[in-house]
Parts: sequence; structure tokens; C-alpha cells
Amino acid sequence: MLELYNHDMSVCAAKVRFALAEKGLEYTSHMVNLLAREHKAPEYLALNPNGVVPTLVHDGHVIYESNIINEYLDEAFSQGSLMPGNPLGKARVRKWTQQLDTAIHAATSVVSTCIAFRDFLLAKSPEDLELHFRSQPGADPLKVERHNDNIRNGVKSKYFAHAVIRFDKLLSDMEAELAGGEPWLAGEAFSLADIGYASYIRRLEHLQMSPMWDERPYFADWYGRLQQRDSFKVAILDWDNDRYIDNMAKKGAREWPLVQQVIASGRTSNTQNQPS
Ligand SMILES: N[C@@H](CCC(=O)N[C@@H](CS)C(=O)NCC(=O)O)C(=O)O
Repeated sequence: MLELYNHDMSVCAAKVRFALAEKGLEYTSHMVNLLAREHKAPEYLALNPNGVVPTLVHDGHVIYESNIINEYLDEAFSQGSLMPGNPLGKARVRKWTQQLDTAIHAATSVVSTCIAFRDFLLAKSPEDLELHFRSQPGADPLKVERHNDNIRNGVKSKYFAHAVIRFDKLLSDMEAELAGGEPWLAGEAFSLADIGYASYIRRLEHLQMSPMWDERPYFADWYGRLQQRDSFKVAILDWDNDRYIDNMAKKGAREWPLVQQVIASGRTSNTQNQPS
């Protein structure tokens, strides 16, 4: 039996739902209310000491970290393989999935919170907001500092511009990879690399940042093909929460001129920093 501790708009939970759907695996979903801090409750921390979603439970065995869960699912259930069979292919998939952990997840959290999600937190009572700022069991102190700055300062947070520029680099890297002639991020076969990025790119779209791929035709084609998969609908579209999406659309449109400026200044300083 598979159980997923889940949240409708969590990019990491969506990544696992996408792998489950591709492999045709049934599971029981347990929704964890992040705004109500259910992920910081002792019972949940006993399952996942990092205090985040998703967590998978397979026949009583607990697995957390979305990239690890997806590789586990792919190995534990042989149907619809999502990893290449050879070591080089596996390395190519992990080149992409590892970046989600080292940079892209954090950048996503920054842009989402600064542009839109902070509104939900700032709407809390002063006592609840103070609890949110001070008590983050399981969380890395640096992540807490970043998150609190993003809530307090929105797009003026010191982390915002860096996150936007990191996405500009990511999309350039993906465009270059896909321009190589193969249809998917890690080659001829659809894999955990493509699955890994789907919900993150959808988040950029919700935040009205899709003009970032106007001049990236290979990337736009890849994302178009990804969206046509039945599993994209089952794992991502069917979980859309309008309350979050309406807020992201409104606030994202308002901040798009600033995002554009940040991208332009990031590219200029990058060019200036190039050795001549
Ligand atoms: N590296 C973890 C990241 C998990 C994570 O940060 N999940 C977010 C939702 S996408 C979460 O639970 N955030 C709540 C919090 O950090 O308090 C993974 O890939 O599973």
C-alpha cells in the first residue's frame, strides 16, 4: 500500500504525484495543511523530521525527499521505467534533478513567497504570524532566515533578484540542452528529469513569468509536450487550487515589470563579468 502525505500546491508533492501517475500506481493521499502548520505537528515530524511535504509511506516504510521518493518508486515498481538503464543516462537525469535540491527549489520558494504567498501569511493574527516566524521545527536556520525576509519584505527581500536571475540561467541551460536534438531533458526517453521540473515551470507560469520562454523555442516546445501527457493533468492540473492561483495571477502580473528589469540587469552584469 502506498500513502502520500501531500499538499495540492506543493511543487515537490506534485513531482511525486507525477511519477505515481506515469507509473500507474494507486495511492492514498493524506492532505497536510501547511498554512495550519500541520507539517510542524509532532505526529508529522515523527514521519518526516524535516517538517515538509511530501512523505511517502510504502507498506509501513517511510521515505521522504521528493527526488529520493521518485527514484525509489521507479526502482520498486518496474512498470513504465523513468530512469535510463545505463550509468551515463542515470547521471544525466541526476544532473537535472540534483539542481532542484541545490538551487531551484529554494529559488521557487523565494519567488512564490515574495510575489504571492506572503499574503496568506501576513493575513494571520499577529500571534500566529509570530509563531510562524519563530517556531520552525525541522527547518534549516538559513532557510528560516530567508523565508522570514521574504515574508516581511516581499519583492524587496534580498533574496528576490538572485532567485529570478537563477531561473533565467536555468531556462537558458534547459534551452541549450533541448536544442541538442533530443526531445527530453535527459535524452530520447521521458524521465524523472522532465517530471522533476514540470511543477516548477508551472509555478513560473502561475506567477505570470511565462514570457521568459517567448524566445526559448526548444524549451517552449518541451513544456508544451509535457503538458499534453495524461499524467500532467492527473498529477498537476487536477490539484489546482484557485485560491492560490488567482492570487499568483494578480500579484504576478503586477510584479512582471520588476521581474523583467531584474532579468535585464542580471544579464548585463553577467556580460560585464565575462573575462575579455
Ligand atoms: N527537498 C524537499 C523539499 C520539501 C519542501 O520544501 N516542501 C515544501 C512544499 S513544496 C514544504 O513542505 N514547505 C513547508 C515548509 O518549508 O515549512 C523535497 O524535495 O521533498
